[in-house]
Amino acid sequence: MSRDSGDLVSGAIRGEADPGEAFARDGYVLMPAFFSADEVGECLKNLERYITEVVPGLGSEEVFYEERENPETLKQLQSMHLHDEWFGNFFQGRVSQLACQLLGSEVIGRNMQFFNKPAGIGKPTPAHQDGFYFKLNPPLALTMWLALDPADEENGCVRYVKASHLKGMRPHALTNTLGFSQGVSDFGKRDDEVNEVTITALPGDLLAHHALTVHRAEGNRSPVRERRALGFIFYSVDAVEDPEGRDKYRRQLATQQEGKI
Ligand SMILES: O=C(O)CCC(=O)C(=O)O
Repeated sequence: MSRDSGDLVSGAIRGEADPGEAFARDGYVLMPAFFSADEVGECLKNLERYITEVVPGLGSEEVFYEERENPETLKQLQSMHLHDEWFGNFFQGRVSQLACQLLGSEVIGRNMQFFNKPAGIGKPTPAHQDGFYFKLNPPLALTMWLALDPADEENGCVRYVKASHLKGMRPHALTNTLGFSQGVSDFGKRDDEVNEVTITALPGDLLAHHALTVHRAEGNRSPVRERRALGFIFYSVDAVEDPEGRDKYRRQLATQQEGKI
């Protein structure tokens, strides 16, 4: 499978001794084949077990579907590390070490998620900055995204606005997208258009982006291919949560999600 602009990115990273440099400059970094095919196979096996055995016991705030009544349309899982030993250990492993390296500090693992775009119906991910959800000061945090399927333009690969993490927090407004309730309200400016990079990924490739990096994904237009990924959120120990901002956001979210999940 070929990569588009991701090719350049991955080529650059392969040649770089320090992914932290690209992360600091661009606000994201792609590490091709960070996990082997065997490790991705283990992830998929455990994901299947988690969906069969753990998900039925979880509350609706941790399991989101594209269509509420249809389990085939699972789109997002939250806090997997808290509900399962295997995923808890995975979260503390190599991804955590890398998070320390990229943020240049000790880190706290805050969330491990499953992001799916079911074939044909997976909705777009609105442009957003994760830091808007995190409510941190300073916004020292990152998200990693591990491809479990080939991800490309057709099935909704991730797109980053290069170096947007250097330009501050953008205004956000409520969206109608479950799981991504806030989106950059002025997205689509010339700067976004010029600097957006499409990152195609293969299973085992790991992306990491800064909490201020603007990113989004299209919906899944493939009639047959899912687009599964795992997400890992780490906060630097130097980041402080703003409890007022967080509570206000949670109240907003609860209102928005009422009757929808
Ligand atoms: O999987 C996606 O479509 C987007 C994931 C995302 O927004 C994130 O990892 O922060």
